[in-house]
Amino acid sequence: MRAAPRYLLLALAVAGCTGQVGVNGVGASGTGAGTGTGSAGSSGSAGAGNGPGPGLGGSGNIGGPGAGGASVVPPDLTFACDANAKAPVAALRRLTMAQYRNTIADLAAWAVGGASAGQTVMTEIAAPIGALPDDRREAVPQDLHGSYRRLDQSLQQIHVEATYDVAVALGAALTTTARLGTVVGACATDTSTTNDATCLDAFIKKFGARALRRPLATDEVDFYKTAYGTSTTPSAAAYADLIGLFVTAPEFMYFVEHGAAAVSGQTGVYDLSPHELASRLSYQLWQTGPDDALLAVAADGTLLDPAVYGAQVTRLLGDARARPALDEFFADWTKVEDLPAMDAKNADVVFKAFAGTDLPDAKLRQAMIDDVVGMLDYYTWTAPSGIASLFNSDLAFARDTRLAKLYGVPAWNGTAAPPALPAGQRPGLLTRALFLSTGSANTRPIMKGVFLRQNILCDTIPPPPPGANAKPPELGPGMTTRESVEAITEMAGTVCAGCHQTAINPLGFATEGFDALGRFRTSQRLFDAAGAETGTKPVNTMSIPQVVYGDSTAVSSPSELMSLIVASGKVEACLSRNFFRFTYGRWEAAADGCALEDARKALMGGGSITDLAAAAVKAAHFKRRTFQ
Ligand SMILES: [Ca+2]
Repeated sequence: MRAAPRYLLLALAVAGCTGQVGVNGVGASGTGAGTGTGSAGSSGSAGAGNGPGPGLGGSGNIGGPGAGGASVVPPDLTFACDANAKAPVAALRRLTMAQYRNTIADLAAWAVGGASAGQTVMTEIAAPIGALPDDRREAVPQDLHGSYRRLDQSLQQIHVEATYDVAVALGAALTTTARLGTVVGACATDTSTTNDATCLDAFIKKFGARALRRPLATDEVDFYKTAYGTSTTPSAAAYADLIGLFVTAPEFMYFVEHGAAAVSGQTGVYDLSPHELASRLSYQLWQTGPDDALLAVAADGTLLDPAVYGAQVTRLLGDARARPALDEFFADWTKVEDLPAMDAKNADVVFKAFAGTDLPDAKLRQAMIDDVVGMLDYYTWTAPSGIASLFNSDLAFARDTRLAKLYGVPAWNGTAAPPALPAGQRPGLLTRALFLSTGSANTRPIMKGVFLRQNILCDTIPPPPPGANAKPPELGPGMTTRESVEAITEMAGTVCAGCHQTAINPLGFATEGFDALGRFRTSQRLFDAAGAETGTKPVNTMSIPQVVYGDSTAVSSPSELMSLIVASGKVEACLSRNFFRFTYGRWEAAADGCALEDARKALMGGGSITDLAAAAVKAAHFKRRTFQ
């Protein structure tokens, strides 16, 4: 049974926010005078459950076009774990292109007997490798703007052609006259012909087991022998064909899992075999196939022993390969790809006047991305810490001098202690330039609010109604960004106000003390269309963010907002959900409660992202598969 505190459930209807609502407030339809519904639960959350109190003007049924009564749904803060709940049927997943590339590179290095020689092979096949399409953050109904690259299961002509070309090139590169003896064995290059049959047999078993990440069955060995052809002497071309065949095999390209022992009490659910588990673990933590040590404990079956498994988890997480794997999670979770180019408007007179001596160069965008991923790395690997440290940190991680200047600190060299920011001014992850910058002269409080609501708190916001204006609001003359956004989206009685006034805008307003380049500010400079400064107005960072719906606590600074966010317990639950999506390549379902709860608990009380990563792979869920 769920032990979650329950929150006021606001039925915030957003319907027919037509985008007609202008600064002058014309064109809105609907009454907006309804009452918020829902009941206070065991937590006794502060705030009113009823009525049009501040920020709570939700309505069950506002009129207007397309009225739908959609709700902002608060998430579960703990997850109900029913050990007998059957996880959804697992789809056949392919390796991501990043995983595929890594696997090819590792296989090449293993075959030629060293990382350096393997790198030479990769250089030789750089052209087809470079033609592989990038993984895309897959758009899903729950996240139309793109979720995780690991959810990208598209298989298009370009995938087929590029992986075929890689296979042909790898086969050729590994069977050159200089390499054949190393890759296949001396038996393939010596003058003896009596060892050639066993030479082929041994190669198929050894190379095949590495490529397919498990030993080959007898009929598979026979199949590959047939594929080699009728040549009775070692043929480089035939060995090249075999290599190409192995790396285009479904067992190479996909996570092919048959399961081993049936899980009692759950029809259709099977424990993975040791080799299947080794692959899952390795691709999860390293983005590549299992190494010798992991294959060894798969081969003798001891990987199924929790102590041996735990030691492998620790070993893999302690290896440098675990970093880029988690970096992919960090980048997708924080949606770094959505950051626009910072220098696109350098010729615009208003932007030029706004940026002043900080006019961005083309590298600033990547510096902002590296800043955030680097900060997450720091609190994951260098100084493993929990959510509270990550969200309150006064340390700066900008290694780029231009970005560091925007923060008013020296650049970090990446190894010494990171420079300290003015205490309390820029607390934690969410005040870094990546989350504040827009590539224009104006901040976008709505976008900031939506990001926090959806990706940090995991509240579900209904999509804006058809016709809602997707463009950032134009600033009214003499108005701050906040004033303009309020005028456009919070007009009393409009259908927009329900969501914007309570769920979205306040979260964005709390960081209006930073401008659109991420610089700290206490006032907003206003410009006319010719880029002339027409005045300044103080920024207002007071808001009632409702981190937990129904909580009427006001904040006046990012520090206070971060305190509410950390105290809410929502980040741990949300991060658990997000890590689940990254891990399993799908959205979580009700039956996934045990895995979600294991991961959430790992973060509670100061657990770090490495604790989360370890908990995720130790969950019973991770070691099983549900079949049709
Ligand atoms: Ca021979």
